[in-house]
Amino acid sequence: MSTLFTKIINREIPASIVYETDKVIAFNDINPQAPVHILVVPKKEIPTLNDIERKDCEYLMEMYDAVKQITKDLNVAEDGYRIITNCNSHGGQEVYHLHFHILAGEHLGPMRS
Ligand code: IU
Repeated sequence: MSTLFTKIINREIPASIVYETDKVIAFNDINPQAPVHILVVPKKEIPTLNDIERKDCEYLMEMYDAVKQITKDLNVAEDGYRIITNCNSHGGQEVYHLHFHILAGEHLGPMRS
């Protein structure tokens, strides 16, 4: 089933888009949890990490290409950043369209505090 991320891809709802190719889009999270908080989303409706198939490898590679390019452009690659993918309810997933969160711009500390 389509999510709001497909509406962003199709320009049906607005988003602050920072990067786009034919396979991937990235935009600022509307509720940022760090000075830099960007979502990297494949343009294929893959609901969760559990649903990734071998044939999706081009989408996955392009998602990592996006992470590399965006963090380089924002000058946070060298200091570092965190990539998170939440999966299903215990993982805290809210939008069922696969995505990476890029968190950066400050020292993020331990994963659990
Ligand atoms: P999650 O991993 O599915 O929990 O993350 C969903 C994220 O999508 C969450 O951080 C929201 O703030 C973000 N988001 C957004 O940036 N724009 C939207 O239109 C919607 C959610 I809906």
